[in-house]
Formats: sequence, C-alpha cells, structure tokens
Amino acid sequence: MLADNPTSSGETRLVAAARGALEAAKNDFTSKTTALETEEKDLAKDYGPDDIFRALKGKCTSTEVGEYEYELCWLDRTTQKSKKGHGHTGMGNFVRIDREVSDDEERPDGKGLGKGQRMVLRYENGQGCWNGPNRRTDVWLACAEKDELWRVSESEKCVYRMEVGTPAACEDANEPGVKTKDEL
Ligand code: MAN
Repeated sequence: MLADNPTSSGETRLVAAARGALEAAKNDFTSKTTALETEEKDLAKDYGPDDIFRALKGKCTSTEVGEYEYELCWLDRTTQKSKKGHGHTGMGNFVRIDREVSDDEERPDGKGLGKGQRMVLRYENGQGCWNGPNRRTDVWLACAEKDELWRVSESEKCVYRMEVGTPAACEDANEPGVKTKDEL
C-alpha cells in the first residue's frame, strides 16, 4: 500500500485533494446559481404581447441629432453619446411597456407615430441631471418594415422622447413585419 504522506501544510494528499474538489464544486454551484437567477429574471421580464421583443434582445439602433448620437438598446438602455468625445450619458434603463394614445399628424414618408394607441417603452433612472431628476426616456413605437430610430427630442430637461419604427409594433404580433390588411 502507498503511504498517504502529509503535505507541507500537514494535511494528507487525499484530504488536500478532497478539499480541492470541494472548492471546485462550491465555485461551480455559485456560478450555476448566478446563471439560474439570470434566467429567472429574464423569464419574469415583460417582452411584450406574444414575447415580440425577445427577438430584439441585445440589438441597438441609433441616430445623430446635433452634437449627439442617440442609441436605443431594446429592453436594455438608452444612451446619449457626445460626438465631440465628451463621453456617454445614460438616459434610462428599461422598466416596462405601457400604452398611450398618439395624436401626431401622419407624415408623407410614413416615419411617424400617427394617430392611435401605441406601445411606449419606459426607460428610467438614467444618469442624474444637474440640479434635477435622473434622466429618463419614453420610447414610442410605430409599425415599420425595419427597426429605425426616427427622431429624438428632449420634451423637458432630461426627459427624452424617442420615436421608433419597428416590425415588432405591427399589429400581427405573431408575424412581425407582416402588416395587417387595412395597412396594405
Ligand atoms: C447635457 C445633455 C442634455 C441635458 C443637459 C442637462 O448637456 O444631457 O441633454 O439637457 O446635460 O444639464
């Protein structure tokens, strides 16, 4: 029989190996628990009617307005990026999907909200506004053939409004991109 000689720390090699295996299992447990929590949070998140926004997860769309580039990352965050290299400003993190009635005039190019009930994605708790509240963004959606950030405005200081076209807002939620009959 082989002798199980003590290591320099006084522990036998078999005990040291068992301790190593325990540590590895603990680390594995921790990372799996974290992964489980991430999945649970994701399942609890509102991805809209028929989960239409799941396909847009991880995608972003942007546009340039004046000295800034504005970016919308679907169900994630909105950002204001200085073109002069003054860094990025968080304009809010996604919290929920609401519905509101839009009363905008139709635009000849179709790139507008028009009239009727629209989905509004709320992004809140962005970077603090000097002497004011945290920045937030209301992202208004209208049906369009492709994802496009049409325009961005600052309706009041540090409260932003994005108007966005996306197939995800077309009425036939089961087949994004397919317009309903009365829209054709
Ligand atoms: C920056 C930008 C503006 C905002 C002001 C508020 O300049 O984020 O959009 O109105 O800060 O101080």
